[in-house]
Amino acid sequence: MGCGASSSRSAAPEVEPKALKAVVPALAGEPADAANSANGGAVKDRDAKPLRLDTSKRLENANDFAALARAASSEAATAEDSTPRKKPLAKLATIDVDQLREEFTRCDVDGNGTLNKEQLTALLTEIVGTDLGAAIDSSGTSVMDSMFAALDEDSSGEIDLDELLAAWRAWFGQAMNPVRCLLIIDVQNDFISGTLRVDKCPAQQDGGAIVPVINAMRAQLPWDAVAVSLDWHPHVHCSFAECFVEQSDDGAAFPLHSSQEAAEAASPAPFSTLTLLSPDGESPMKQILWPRHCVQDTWGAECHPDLARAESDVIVYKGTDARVDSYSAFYDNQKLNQTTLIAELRKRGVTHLFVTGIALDVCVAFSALHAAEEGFVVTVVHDACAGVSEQGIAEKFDAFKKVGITVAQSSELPGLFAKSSLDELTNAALRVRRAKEVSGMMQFESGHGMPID
Ligand code: VGL
Ligand code: ZN
Repeated sequence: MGCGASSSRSAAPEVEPKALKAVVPALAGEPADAANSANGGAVKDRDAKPLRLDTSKRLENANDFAALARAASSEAATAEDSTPRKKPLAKLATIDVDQLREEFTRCDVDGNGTLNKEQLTALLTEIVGTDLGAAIDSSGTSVMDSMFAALDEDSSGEIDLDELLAAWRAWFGQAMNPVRCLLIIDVQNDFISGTLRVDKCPAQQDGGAIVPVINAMRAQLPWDAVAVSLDWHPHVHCSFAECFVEQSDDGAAFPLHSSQEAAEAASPAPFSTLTLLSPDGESPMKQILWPRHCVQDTWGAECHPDLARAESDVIVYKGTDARVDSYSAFYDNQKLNQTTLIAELRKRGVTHLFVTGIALDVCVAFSALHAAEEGFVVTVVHDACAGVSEQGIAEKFDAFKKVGITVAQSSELPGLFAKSSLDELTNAALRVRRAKEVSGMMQFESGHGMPID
């Protein structure tokens, strides 16, 4: 098929219009509603891909996360203490009230039904996986002082089981369980061995090499959710250089902005940039022209065959609107529409996102920045990403630094998992403790006009 009008099955509708601005249909003859919904609606079953559940494949390049987790959780252990830890790191995300009860009984060594500070320290050290005896938080306060003060509801100097369980329900359980999502961006054939393979781009990074790294992360760390994005373009798309070649009728489908020289737009080279007219009908829209890639329902748009998948994965289709590109898995480049991703993450209570995939300086970077904008705690996993250009990567890393996005190696993840739980717990305990102190003082100050003291 030539580059005719976009085919009727082009829209893999998955998003709700964000509708901040009126969307003007740019495709001649297309009714406004069709244009608005071109990138909207629910993911249909026909889009479901065959699943690969074998996560044991091709782990040879990958980290041994179990060993790393053990190392991370026994950082404080002495050289003589070679006893393997009873609880692997994975327990951090799954500890529940029953385990907490069990630990309480185990740590109540004198059997008096309450825990003193030493016994509480043993309990928390066990469930956090880090020796808390001498731990101090970022404000210089002893973590155990804060924990004890926060848990000792009746100020008896001892913690009983009711106090521990009540705190677990109120703040302690939540702090111990950050909800972590692995986000896998565009690990698709075209970006690895097809028309837009990153190993032929300036940075010459091998997209295939990240697959075993992602699979190992997925198999060996306790994820609460996994989301997979797919670049999913109609055959005619405003990001395809092929659609602008002279004599093709497709270029006409994507009007140029008035600032764009028409001559430059005739047969533009792949990887050059044009200024198109945004679907809003007024704004300039810079667009890099890529070789045609990731066309819906073609081999190039399929995930790499070795990428581990599961039925429960959140699947996000992006770039489905012919008129506007979508680097981010959250929003299109003009923020006219959003994908289903935010809603799916909110539904699952996700707090922390770990971003992997292709291309580091394009779709991974824009997804990470939008994730930070949405309030998630974001980590980009460097060795689980492949990028287009060194310069682009350096620029994006600067941006990550500015907005507080962490760049980590996959080998650091077990440590980061342990740290995020501990940070949350420490902060929550400090808040509760301080709030108790402050509200206690407020009682005396609340009688206006009464003498204090
Ligand atoms: C991407 C260029 C064009 C990506 C998608 O996934 O990074 N790059 N479309
Ligand atoms: Zn694309």
